Amino acid sequence: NQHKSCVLWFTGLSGSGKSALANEVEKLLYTKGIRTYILDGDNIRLGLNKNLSFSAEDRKENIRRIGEVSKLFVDAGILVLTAFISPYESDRQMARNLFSVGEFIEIYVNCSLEVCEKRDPKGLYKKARNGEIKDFTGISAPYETPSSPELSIDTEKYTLKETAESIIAYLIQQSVL
Ligand code: GGZ
Repeated sequence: NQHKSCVLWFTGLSGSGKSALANEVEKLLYTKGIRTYILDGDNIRLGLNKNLSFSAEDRKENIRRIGEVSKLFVDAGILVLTAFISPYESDRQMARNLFSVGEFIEIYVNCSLEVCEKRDPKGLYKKARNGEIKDFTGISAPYETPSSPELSIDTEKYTLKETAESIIAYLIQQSVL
């Protein structure tokens, strides 16, 4: 395979569709024979990073470790997809700085707080509003909108299939695939 290994760094609010999109893109990459790996809360927050909270300091450490692990996968020739809120611009920049130009593709999964809160698939926004969860992104903790992501994807307007295909098109256009 001639693809360049890289990291697709999905960032956005809880419920914006980061994981769904990463999974859909992975499916399309699989049909092209690309070796991929998804890093998300299920395999990182429950394992390597289970000692970390959602304070600004711990989120920074969360993103630092995810950046370093992503780098190891990229060094191994794998296309990595990460699905974390990564709410701070400085933390995303820190992750970006671990990679060469073109290897770090920041994808802003754009969905309004209103719609994320309406979706509330895990009931977390409700808990955050009740004060049962503190420091919840969008409610009681900040989300800094990416200032210059490689891609911005609107998950309110477009279907999962459409958004995943637009990412594949970008990767082809950039000669990653
Ligand atoms: C934000 C929280 C919080 C708080 C638990 N704030 O929708 P989910 O459930 O599955 O995804 C969210 C996930 C966020 O973890 P990340 O590692 O992506 O965050 S960060 O990049 O900011 O470090 C949510 C759940 O964990 N969750 N408490 N207080 N999300």
